[in-house]
Amino acid sequence: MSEDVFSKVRGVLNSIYEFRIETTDDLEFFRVRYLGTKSEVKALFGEIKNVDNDKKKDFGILLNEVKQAAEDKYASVKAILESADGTGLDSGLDLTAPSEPIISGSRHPVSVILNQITGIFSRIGFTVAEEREVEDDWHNFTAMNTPEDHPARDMQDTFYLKDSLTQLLRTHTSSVQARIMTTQKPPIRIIAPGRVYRNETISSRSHCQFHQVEGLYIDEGVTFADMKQTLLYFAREMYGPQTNIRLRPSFFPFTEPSAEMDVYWGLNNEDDYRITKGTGWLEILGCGMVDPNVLVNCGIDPSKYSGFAFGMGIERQAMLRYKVTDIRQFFENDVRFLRQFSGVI
Ligand code: 2U9
Repeated sequence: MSEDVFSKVRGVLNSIYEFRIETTDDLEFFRVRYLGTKSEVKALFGEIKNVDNDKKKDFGILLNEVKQAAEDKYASVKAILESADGTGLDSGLDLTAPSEPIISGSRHPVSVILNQITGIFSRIGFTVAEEREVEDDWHNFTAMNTPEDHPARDMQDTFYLKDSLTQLLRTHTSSVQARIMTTQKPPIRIIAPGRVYRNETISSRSHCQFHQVEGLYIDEGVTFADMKQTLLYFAREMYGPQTNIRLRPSFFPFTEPSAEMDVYWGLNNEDDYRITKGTGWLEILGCGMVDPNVLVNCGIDPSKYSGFAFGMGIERQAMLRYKVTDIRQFFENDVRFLRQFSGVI
């Protein structure tokens, strides 16, 4: 019997909390229902005779809480309604009006592509390595088998720190791999995403800063076929399960043999003709077997270990995906550009 009465009290308490008061008429209705001489709260006090003796005290405490809740709500809403500054509920303030929309930020398109690429490689056991952007010429060039007289080392192509012949802004994230190779033993399976800098004339197609993802896998018995299969997996994750690839011979100082990888993009419209120069094939990355000189430079025995490496520019991939025709847009932070990516994750 007692329990029934207690639950009746809780029911009244809840209804007090939930009662919506928006006008003075609502307020008067509330007063009659909960605070008047014939109110629901008064009626509850009459129920005390039905409560077991040992629970009468708790019941009394609960009833007082209910009465207090009704009185507090009545007083506070009455104060708002009667407020002198005209902001009372009756003055036209609509408490049910939807709130102003919250404009949330959006992920930068370069981050979207970068996260996607690192996700694809992390699913097959590559871990992400990050390092400094201000590098020394040994990690950026010498370790990478780039000769002293290579044009990339020229001030025309690379940003050196003021008055320094050795400190520079890294021109590729290979310097990250050089640091890992000199401090860790194979097997090494890493990807190195990050910002790089080149002293280029800024135009719609090139910029003095951009982002790369490079990858490196070194172990005993790693072959060109391992590289091809890994990159085929990547291309199909990135561009769809039917994607075909081809490898064309190329040259980089740090890989031998070297190749450039194209994906078959198709020739379905005029844009496809333009971006694939009429071939249907699109170059998306460079790759190759790590040159034995690079292994030796970094303290790894090339008679025991071999490896492959690859590198790609992120802005290029983002331009293709989102049909962006001017690379400068990625660096201008114009919210009209960035807002177009809201909801893209
Ligand atoms: C180590 C050894 C070799 C990384 C590689 C490329 C090929 C490549 C370009 C793609 C477009 C740079 O962003 S881009 O301009 N990169 O073609 N990068 S192989 O080779 C390495 C890396 C680390 C220790």
